[in-house]
Formats: sequence, C-alpha cells, structure tokens
Amino acid sequence: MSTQDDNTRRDAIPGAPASEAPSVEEPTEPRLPLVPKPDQSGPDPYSPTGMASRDDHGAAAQQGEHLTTAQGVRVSDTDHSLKAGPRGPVLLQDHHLREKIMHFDHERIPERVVHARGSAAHGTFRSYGSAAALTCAAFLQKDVETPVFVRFSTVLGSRGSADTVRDTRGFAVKFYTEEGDFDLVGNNMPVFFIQDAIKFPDIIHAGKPHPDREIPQAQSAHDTFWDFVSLHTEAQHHTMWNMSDRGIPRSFRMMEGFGVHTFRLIDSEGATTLVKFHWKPRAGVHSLVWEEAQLAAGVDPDFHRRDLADAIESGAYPEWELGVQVFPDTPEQTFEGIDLLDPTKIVPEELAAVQPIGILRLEANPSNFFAETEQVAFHAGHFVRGIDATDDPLLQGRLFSYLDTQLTRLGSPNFSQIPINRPHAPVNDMLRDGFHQDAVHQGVAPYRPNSLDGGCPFVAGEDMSAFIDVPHELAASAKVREAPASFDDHFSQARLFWISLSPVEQDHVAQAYTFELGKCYEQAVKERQLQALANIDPVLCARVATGLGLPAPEPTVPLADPDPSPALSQVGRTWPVTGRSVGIVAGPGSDLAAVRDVRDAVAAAGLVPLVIAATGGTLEGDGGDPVTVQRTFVTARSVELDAVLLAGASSMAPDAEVAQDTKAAAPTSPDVDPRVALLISEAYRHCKAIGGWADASGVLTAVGASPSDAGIVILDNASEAWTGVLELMGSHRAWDRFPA
Ligand code: HDE
Repeated sequence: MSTQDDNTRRDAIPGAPASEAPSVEEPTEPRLPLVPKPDQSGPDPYSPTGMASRDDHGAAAQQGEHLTTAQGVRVSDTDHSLKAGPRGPVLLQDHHLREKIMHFDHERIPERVVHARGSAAHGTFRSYGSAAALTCAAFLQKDVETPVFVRFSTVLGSRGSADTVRDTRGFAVKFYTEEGDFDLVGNNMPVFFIQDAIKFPDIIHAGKPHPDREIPQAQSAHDTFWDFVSLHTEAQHHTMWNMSDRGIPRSFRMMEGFGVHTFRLIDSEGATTLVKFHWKPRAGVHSLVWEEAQLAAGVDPDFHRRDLADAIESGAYPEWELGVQVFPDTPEQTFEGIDLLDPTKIVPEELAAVQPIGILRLEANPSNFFAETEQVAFHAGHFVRGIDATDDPLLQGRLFSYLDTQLTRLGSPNFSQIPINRPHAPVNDMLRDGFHQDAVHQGVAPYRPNSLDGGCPFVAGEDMSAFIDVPHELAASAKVREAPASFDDHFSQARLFWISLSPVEQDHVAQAYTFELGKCYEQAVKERQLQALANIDPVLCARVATGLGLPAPEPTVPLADPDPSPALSQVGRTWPVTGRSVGIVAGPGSDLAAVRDVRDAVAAAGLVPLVIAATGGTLEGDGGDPVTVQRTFVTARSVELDAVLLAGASSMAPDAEVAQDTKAAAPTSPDVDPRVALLISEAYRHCKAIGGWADASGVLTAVGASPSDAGIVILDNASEAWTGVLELMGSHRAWDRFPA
C-alpha cells in the first residue's frame, strides 16, 4: 500500500525523492528502475562524437530488474560476503565483494579547485536575432533555439559547504550550438579581484581556509583574505560587491550574471565589435539579509540548491535575458575613458545600455547529480565562430586553465566524451586514445595530410562555417612583465558602486565590512583595509572604523567624483514572485475553509504554499477536505519562507517546551506558541511580508510588532490579506521596516 493517499498527492509540494511513492513493506517483486521525476532530464542523447543518437542515457544507465556484477552476472546475495563458515574468515575468491568495495573506494573524484559547490539545470536559449548584425554565430540568429546546461556555484567552499555564505557566485552556461559548444563562464558580479591571471592562485590561496587549521570554510571573514586584498588594492572593487547584498543572493534564480571580460564579436563580413555579456533575471536581483544567510547556512545548508530544484519542479521556470553592452573595436579598446581590457572595471549601464539578444529558460533538473552537475566541464575558451577572446590578461590565462584542470578533475583528456559534455555538433577531431576513450574511431589515418583515409577529415573553407581567427592588429611592443598604466586606478569604481546604493544597501555594506574585519585577528590587516576604505569613501571608512574600535584614516588618494549608476542598486522596483514560498501558520482554532482557500490561491498565483501546524499529518474536522501539513512548528523556520500568513491566533501547542523553545531568542507570551513567535519575529526582523486574519494581530503584538507596521496586512478577510501580501512581495522586502 502506498503511504501517499490521493489527498497528499494533490497537495504535493516539490522535493519528493522519487517519481513513485514507496510501499511501507519491503518490496518482494522486482521491477525496472524508476523513470526520473517529470521535472528531471538527463543529458540529451548524443554519441561521443556529437551524433544525435537513439540510445538515450536513461536506457544505458541500468538494464533489467535483477542485481548483477559489472560484468552482467546475476547476483543472489549482496548482504553477506563469502566466508569459510558463518563466522568467517572471508574468502578472497568473493568477486562480488571485491568488485563492490573496489568501486566504492573510487567513487569520489577531486572537487573543483574553485567553484566546488554548485547546482545545475537544463534549459533552452532562444535568440531574438538582435545580435545577428554583430556576429555570425549561428545560435544568435533570429529565433534559433539552443539547448543549454547551466551551473551556479560558490567560489571558495568545498563541495559540501553551505550555500548561503558570503561569496561570489559562478554563473556558467554551456550552449550546445549546432556549430559546437560555446561556454559563457561568468559570475554574478561584473568585476574580478585581479587584473592578470598570474595572480589567481594568490587570491584563491588567500580566500581558502588557512593552511594550518583548515578553517574557516567557505568564508572571506579571515585574516589571509583581508591581508591579500588590502595589500593588492586592485581587489577593492570586487570586494565591495562581495560585501554588498550581491554576496548573499536570495536565490540563483535572482542573480544577475556577467561575462566580466570584454569579448569580440565577428560578423559574416569579418567586421568586429567589442561586447560585455549580461544575464538579467526576470525575477529581479534579490538578496538575503545577513542574519538570514547565517541562519540558512545552519538550518538548510542546501538552501540555493533546493530553491533551484524546487522552483523548476513546481513549474516556476527561472528565466534570464541575455544582453550585450556594445563598444566599437578601436585600437585603444577603451570606452568613455574606461579600459575595456581591465576586468576590475564596469561600463555603467547608463553609458552603454544593455541590449537584449535572447532569453534563457531553465526547464529541467538533472536526473543524476554526479553524471551531470559534477562532471560538466566548462571552458572560458570554448568559443564558436563569431565570438572570440580579447587580450584581457585575466581571460588569456583562463584560456589555459579550464582545459588543464579537467585532466586532474575528470582524469582524462577525453572529458568531452562524458555525456553532459558531448557537443551536439559533429566531432571529427583526430584526437585519439587516452584514458576512458568512448569513441570507437574508424579509419587508419588520424593525421593530415593523408591519402589512406582519402585525405579526411578535410579542413573547412571560409564559406563552410569554420571558426574565424580575426587578423587583429597588435601594437608594436616589447616583451615585458607589466600592466598598462590605465590598470592603476583601484578605487574610483569601488566608490561608484558605493554611491550608487540606497541607504539600506549602504548600511548592509558597512555592517559586512565591520563583521568581516571584526573576525580578523591582526590589527595591521584591519588598519590596512581601513586605509583602502578611506580611499573609497570616508563615511564608509568611519562607520567600519567605529565598529572595529579603531581610528579612521584620511584618504591617501583624491576621491573620485563619478555619477551614480542607479542600475547597480537592487531596491525600488517590483518583480514577479512565482516560485516563492509562503508559510500559512494554522493553529488549532484556525478556520480551515480560509486556510484551504488561501492555500489554493497561493498555488494558483504560481507560488509554493506550505501549511505549518503544531504536528504533522492533516488538519480536519470542519467537514471539508483534510488539509495536509507540510511543516510543523518543529521543522519550519522563517528562512525558508518569503512571506508568512497567520490563520488566526497561534496558541501554545501541547508539545511546546517553553523553557527550551524560548531560548531561541523569540519574545515570549503565554498566548503564543514560542516556535511561532520565533518564526514571526524573524520574518519581521528580516522585513518579509506578513499577513493574517481572524485573531492574528495578537501574535504580532506578542512579538513586539504592530499590525500597522510597514509590510504587514492584517484584515478580516483571508483572501484580501493574501492579496495584500502578494502585492508586497513584488518589492522583495518591506524596505521601510529596516531600521533607519
Ligand atoms: Fe574560473 N576556474 N578562473 N573564473 N571559473 C574554474 O575550472 C580560473 C575566473 C568561473 O560550474 C576552474 O572546471 C583562472 C573569472 C566559474 O564548473 C578553473 C582564473 C570568472 C567556474 C578556473 C579564473 C570565473 C570556474 C575550476 C583567473 C568569471 C565554475 C574548475 C584567470 C568571469 C564552472 C573548472 C563550473 C571554474 C580557473 C577567473 C568563473 C581552475 C585561472 C574571472 C563560473 O579552471
């Protein structure tokens, strides 16, 4: 018998582990492996040489209903090793035991040296055709649809680290175009710590845990990080982004993406343009607040991973518009005085608008994390015709690194034959043999020129969609280890970022610096970083200095006077809210008809309703359909919710351990369950929308809030309260509730 009755299925929320519910009893009849859940998909079926293939990977994964060895021999017992008598010893002859343990011993591969922690999804990119005048890339012509695989990541932490740490996020997109793979391997911040790839090991060694104790994990709040960035001041602009709310995104779905470097586009006549790539999320750019990020790291370390998978499973497909800022390809490679080859600089959108060129939609979760998310190999040098690298010295170094790292990580130069990495274009490369060779190559002459294979493969002529190496002119130069003088300005754009933020965002930046430097032990490091802050903005510097208990130094460089760029702020607009979670807290006395109506209205608006009650199971008794409880007072926590609805009062549940539960810093009241008080006080402090009806006001007053505060809608009518909350959610937070 299935444990899930019809009612539970109808109320299903994302996250169930498999496409079919298990029975309570251990099964006695074999059956074929379960198909993936409807939201899941594997890599498209392509051969190692890029041929659309009828063998889908699902069929190739497991066959038959009985357990076998890797050689296909059926096994009758996998629970007992072969022994000399029931008390042993174990016999070396037991092939099944040796094979099982041997394979298990080698299940892990080295994690990525950076960006180890990540989550991915399948999707489609549809080109508007608006870039067709700039590039001959086939996938950027009008209405061309291209399958993609997208992986988001943090940079510093290990594979098992928490999602919500303060860090830069990776935003890597593999386009399987008909002309070969194009990888846009970007970040959620438009600038980078360093201007030259040769410094990459330095910044990463500084950011990773200290080499002696191997702490802290996935954090920049430690001495080696601030030691490096305060000495190496070209990192200050990127650091400013990290300390802003961009460093703690609410969701991967709500992050901007940036190619960071300037790239070169080539049209069919060979004319070139310089561009910067931007991904603009349809859901808007939103962040957590710091306390929320810290709580989530403990309560749900998989916060972003779960959010992405759940959103896709619930049909709230994340979307981003791809856009380009376009600059003439002049010999100086500058725009409005900004060096386009300096990856620590942006070009403000007010100076060069982002022109939309296509839309990306993520529609399917991977069906196997290791095979897809872990084994996908992006490369900043995977270009297709019509797109090429510039001389940005950071990008140039990346062109080497991404091929090289796969040899250690994926163990073979044949990593492009792993299903998720297989191009969807014909591959005929004359690369041969090597570990894990999947292709059974034909012919006898993998060399050119040859006559034995009829001279094949031929090289493509210019008119045959071959990759275009632009004959780009280089200025006369000498071989030097130097940077251009234009790379010397390390502070003006950090200041531009600071002055473009709203006061609430600036508060968060000041608090983040104070926290991070406050976690450092060395006084010299703090003083040095304060000097860098003084060169960015004296007010910011003074606020951080006060928090650290140190004097604020004077600037040592003239302060720049840039025009603010409003596009850099996240506050002040409204956005779609599909896929967000809404908690509905139902107490024993709640009007279940209202709970049902609001739950259905939340789902109908494309959000995920989570009914929260004292215990699991169902709420019933009014003669209507039982209401399934998704979270209990024990399992619910505010960080999971974007908004909370109170279905009336929430009196003390019988299992509340008042002494214990109130320790969690919630205000106490004999009339309100302490866990609900904690939930509401956190939602209030994090400036989330809160709604309610019936006697809900009492809960708010019990936690020190007022029903008339910003972002709170308490009405007699449940549906109207929900409508009010839905409207509030569009601006992400009740910004006016943040302390001035
Ligand atoms: Fe990376 N980076 N990177 N990086 N990077 C890697 O490649 C590297 C840089 C970025 O989800 C590695 O396969 C160097 C900038 C993302 O699989 C490695 C330099 C930007 C990902 C590597 C940079 C990025 C990586 C580690 C300085 C934003 C994750 C594993 C020149 C534009 C991709 C791997 C994924 C991963 C090297 C700087 C983005 C070692 C040497 C700038 C999103 O090859």
